[in-house]
Amino acid sequence: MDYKILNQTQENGIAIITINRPKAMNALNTLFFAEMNSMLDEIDSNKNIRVLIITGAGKTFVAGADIAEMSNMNSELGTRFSRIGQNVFDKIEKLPFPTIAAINGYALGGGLELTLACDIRIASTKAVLGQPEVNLGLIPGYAGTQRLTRLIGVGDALYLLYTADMISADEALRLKLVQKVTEPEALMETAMKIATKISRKGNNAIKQVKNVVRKGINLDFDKGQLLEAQVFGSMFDTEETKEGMSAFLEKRKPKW
Ligand code: DAK
Repeated sequence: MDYKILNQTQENGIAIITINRPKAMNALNTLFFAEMNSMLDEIDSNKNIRVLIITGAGKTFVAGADIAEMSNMNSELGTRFSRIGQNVFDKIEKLPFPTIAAINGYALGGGLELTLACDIRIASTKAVLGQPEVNLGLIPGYAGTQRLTRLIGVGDALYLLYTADMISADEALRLKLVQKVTEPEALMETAMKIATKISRKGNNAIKQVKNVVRKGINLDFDKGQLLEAQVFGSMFDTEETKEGMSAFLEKRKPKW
């Protein structure tokens, strides 16, 4: 095994996964997906975790799928490799709590697709983002064609996919591909601040925001509104909501 994912579960319910495979700029291979898959199962079943941050070790986030491994694939293996990656990235997207990609350097191809499965993206000024698959005679294989288009719109997504341009953090911010840009030294601190802020809100409320937004995006507007109303209504039976509103009326901080 020539890579490591360090999982440091913090006391405040913030978990950090650091992708660390320096020899190949943290490129994603079959072993990565197997490790990531079981780590996600572990994180998902840990009821103390409120936010997950994913970042890369060193100067790279992830420079894409492992080109050396892909170069030996036939179409059957390629489809399988793509489905394995899609399933792992779906698992990230479906985690019941918020996820933040802290993009410290190159986030290319599968690396950018990994960030797209997260809820929020923060980039260091050193980040470089792109979908360069067409340079290799490929298309994205981990739902990049789908998530990028839904996130930034058809025109900008096709521009990036056609040109394979590697863009700066500021350009990514302009495209709303990332939500914040920070100095490199401040990246993890900023990610932690955002995660901490989220972790102090009502836990069920945060989970339901994700649930309703993520499900609603795939529904028509009326069905999305109906889902919102049902979830909104269900919250009035929870201690969390009662405590949140009582605390406001009693001019104190909620105890949860
Ligand atoms: N895979 C494997 N090794 C990689 C790599 C990658 N994606 N990216 C970099 N490396 C390795 C290099 O080969 C080099 O190894 P050594 O020669 O030292 O052994 C080492 O990392 C350092 O790279 P460089 O010497 O190139 O470093 P530079 O600073 O000069 O350049 C770079 C950094 C990130 C601009 C450059 O390495 C680069 O362009 N890397 C490739 C980026 C890329 O094209 N990534 C997208 C990969 S395509 C699918 C499934 C998935 C996908 C598609 C289809 N199906 C199954 C259908 C997804 C595809 C992709 O992600």
